[in-house]
Formats: sequence, C-alpha cells, structure tokens
Amino acid sequence: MDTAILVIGANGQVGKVLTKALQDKYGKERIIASDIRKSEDTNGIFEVIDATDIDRIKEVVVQYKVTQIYHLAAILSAKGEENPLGTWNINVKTWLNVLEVARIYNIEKVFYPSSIAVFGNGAPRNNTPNNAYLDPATVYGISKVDGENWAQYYHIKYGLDIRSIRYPGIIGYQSLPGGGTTDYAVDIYHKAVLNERFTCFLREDTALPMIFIDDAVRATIEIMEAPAESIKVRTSYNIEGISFSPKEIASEIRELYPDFKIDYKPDFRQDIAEYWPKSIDDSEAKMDWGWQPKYDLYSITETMIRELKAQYEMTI
Ligand code: AKB
Repeated sequence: MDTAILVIGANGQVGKVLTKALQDKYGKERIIASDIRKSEDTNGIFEVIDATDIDRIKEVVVQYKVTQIYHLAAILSAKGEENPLGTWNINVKTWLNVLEVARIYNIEKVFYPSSIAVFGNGAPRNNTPNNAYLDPATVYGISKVDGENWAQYYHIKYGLDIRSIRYPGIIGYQSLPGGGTTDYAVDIYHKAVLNERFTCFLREDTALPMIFIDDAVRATIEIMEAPAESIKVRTSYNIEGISFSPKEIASEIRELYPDFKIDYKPDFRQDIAEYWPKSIDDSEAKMDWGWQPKYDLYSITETMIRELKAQYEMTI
C-alpha cells in the first residue's frame, strides 16, 4: 500500500516543520496535515481534526487510506498548569483515540512525542538515564508518562509499531513560543533581533536540555525510518542536542549583539524547571537507531538570528 501520513497537530512548533520535511521526502500528495484549526500558511492537503473526536480521526484515516500517524497535539508544561484536568483530558484522550484508530485500521507506524517533563525529583539531574525513575511534577509530565506506557501497552498487546522520543526544549524560528517552560530560549532570540531587553522567567543558572528544531525533526523521521528490530525501547527514547542556562545563551547572543540586555524575574516556571534534568543521557538512542545531534549553541544562535532577522525584515 502507498504511504499516506497523517500529522495531527500540524500547526504547532514541531508539526509545522515536520510536515514540510515529510512533504519534501514523500511528496505533498502523501501528507495529510491536520489541526484543530486551518492555518494561514497551509501548503498541501489539510483537514481540520479535533483529536478528542475519534470519529473525525477515523473519517480522515479512511478517506486518505492513512498508513502512518504522527500525533503531535498536546498542551505543554506551563500552559497545562492553568487547567490541570482540562490538560489531562486533551493530552490523554487524543492519544488514546489515536491508539484505538491505529489498532482498528492496522496503521503501520505511529509516532508519539514525549518530553523531558516525564522526569521529576526521583531521577538524577545530570546526565539523566533513559530508564530513570519517573515522578513528574506537572500534569503535562504525568500525561506524557501515561502516554509512554500506553504506547508500550499497545505495542505488547496488539503489536502496534509505535515509536517515541522524549523531546528536550525545542528551539526554532518558524513559530512563536507556545506555553512551554523551555520557550524562553526561543523568545530570547526574538528580543535580541528586535534590540529589546529580555526578561527571563527562569534564574540565570537554570540549565536545561535543549535541541534545535532541525535536529528534532531529523530525529523524528530517523526513528520512524529505523528498522523495527532496532527499536528496543517501546516507552520512549531520551534525546538531547545540548544543555545550557539562560546566562550561557545570553552570553552567546552578546557575541553578535554586544549590547543585548537581560534581567531575571523567576516565576512559577522556575518551579517546573527545578524538577527537570539539567542534561540528558541519550546513549540508548545513539546505540539503537544512530541518533546524533548536529547543532551546538553557537550554530543554533547563528541560525536563529539569521532567520529571525530575515523574517522581521520582510514584515517591515
Ligand atoms: C515544555 O517546556 O513544556 C516543552 C517540553 C520540554 O516538553 N518544551
């Protein structure tokens, strides 16, 4: 059967860039982008899907004879704390709907995005191993632990081929920050390019694991294309690009904008970050399916500033 890929949550930070990468790889006619709302810059096939509605997912899967699903819709850590039960309902219900549809229609492969938010106080903060104890402190983190375990359950019980990555904070220029604790590391570049002072909601020494969007999207496609027998972890794989603190990113930005100003006003997001790893051990992903990051803080900064400058110049 021809490959037909459904991307749920295609308007989000990863969804946007992943949809484009999949279109380039498989052809526009094979990728069905979907989200709760149609986006302005939709380019290719797009279907409005509210993923809490299982019948709507089924309809699209049947209409396009879908063979793979990437399920990216979720409410992130900081936003999730505003409405814990609503977040639980959306994050978990949409995932269970996707799993059920995948089971009923024999979907060949499914991608599930987990997060470093699955870790809490029970895990080592430095070089956190893949199989560390999981006791998350946010509803988002709890929903991701739950989602990983459902993924493994559907794999064992029904033989579904589900693959998953625990994303660290993702840095990209294609979308504005969307409710995450790591999003300061996107916002900071916008302020630098606009020559504005940046007020950081984390303390200057709060190191967190991060990854550039190109590396995150490449990892996603690589794990999905790896031979099934090389996927040994059926909950989720740790991956990391680099780890840095607000102070370190600010000092890298000052290499290009020497007058860049930053101050620190930690808020509730500091408490979220306190529970998360400072750095991640991704040796299992490296060993099992060949994961290798390409971007360091220097190349991320250089790319972010170049791309954002071009975007802002176009809107002037
Ligand atoms: C967030 O900050 O909530 C996300 C994540 C680490 O999953 N970027």
